[in-house]
Amino acid sequence: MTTLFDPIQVGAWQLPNRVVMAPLTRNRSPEAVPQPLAAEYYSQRAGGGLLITEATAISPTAQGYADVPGLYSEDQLDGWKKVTDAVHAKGGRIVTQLWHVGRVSHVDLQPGGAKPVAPSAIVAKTKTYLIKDGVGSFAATSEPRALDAGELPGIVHDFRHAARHAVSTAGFDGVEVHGANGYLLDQFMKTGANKRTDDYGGSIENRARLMLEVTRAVAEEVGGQRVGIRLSPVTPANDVNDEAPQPLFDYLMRELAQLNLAYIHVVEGATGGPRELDDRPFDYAAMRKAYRDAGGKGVWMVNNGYDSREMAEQALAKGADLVAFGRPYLANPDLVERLRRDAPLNAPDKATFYGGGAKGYTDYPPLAQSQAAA
Ligand code: 8OZ
Repeated sequence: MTTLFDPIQVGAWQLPNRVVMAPLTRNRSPEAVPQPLAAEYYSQRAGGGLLITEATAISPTAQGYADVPGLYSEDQLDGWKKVTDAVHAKGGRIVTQLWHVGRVSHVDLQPGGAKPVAPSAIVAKTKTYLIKDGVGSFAATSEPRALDAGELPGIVHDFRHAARHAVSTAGFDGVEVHGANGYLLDQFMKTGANKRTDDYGGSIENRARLMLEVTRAVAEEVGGQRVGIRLSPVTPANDVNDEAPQPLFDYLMRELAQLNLAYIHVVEGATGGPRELDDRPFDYAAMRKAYRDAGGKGVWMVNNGYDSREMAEQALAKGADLVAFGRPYLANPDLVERLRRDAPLNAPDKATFYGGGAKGYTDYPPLAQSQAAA
């Protein structure tokens, strides 16, 4: 039986175990610059097989929340270099998640107070997070404007450029394309957010076009073996829905199979919520089969609600290769050791998920300290 602690080759990386730190938004990067505390936070978690950073904006218009980091200025890349150096010094591997929020943004966060960009001018019924005078609050997203087709090569370029600098300047081992959770690429994919009548709307081929152009460009830039992609076929996060997700994702998988990617990362069900949705059934095994049947060799990473060794190893027994842990990893810097020893887990503190400093970020105790305190 495969365990979480069996090593595995994933693209260009040899991972010592199959425990992955899922991307987690933490809103602790003022001016979009990762702080020294981020180096401590990620390096505390370097025992994971692979760490995926919090979603990181590829350009100023890709920003949708206060104090999330970017990859488009020298300061930001310098900040990230300290993070990757700290993780590598502890023997870990770390990729960054390339992010464009699309319509999930607010005029206060956009250059010149402009409208956020989207496939179509449809407001997402969701909230974003602003910080004013040090005080955080949730705010409704602003009305977006529809991107002109002539602007899309610029977006592909921004992803490509961010990928190049992530690897060559900031020292990341690779990148993950954020194709999930109702952000720009997912907005293009899904019928609820994309009402375009050009080559980027309507048919499945057209709706998947931007996702594929971006992923192809990023893979060409840094090598497919340093690239993963995150997808969430049926999540309602950020107000996305699709009329027929199964054939949409079957098509996407057949095309992604050609790109020689390191991994496919799938959020099962509603991100951070129920793993099964009565009104949105989806067959993940069929999605994986579509990828494999088309020759896809990337490893299969699953995510959403995995909170024990037993649950994760059941997924491995059913054909997953890696398991990404979100909240358990947030609250347990030594998650791998705790899972290995079947030790109890620290509970995550929701009040400190977004924004703030060391509290709820770098101060979750490792096992020895938790036991001493008990
Ligand atoms: C939580 C809060 C803000 C953003 C995602 C990047 O869901 C996010 C996110 C999560 O992918």
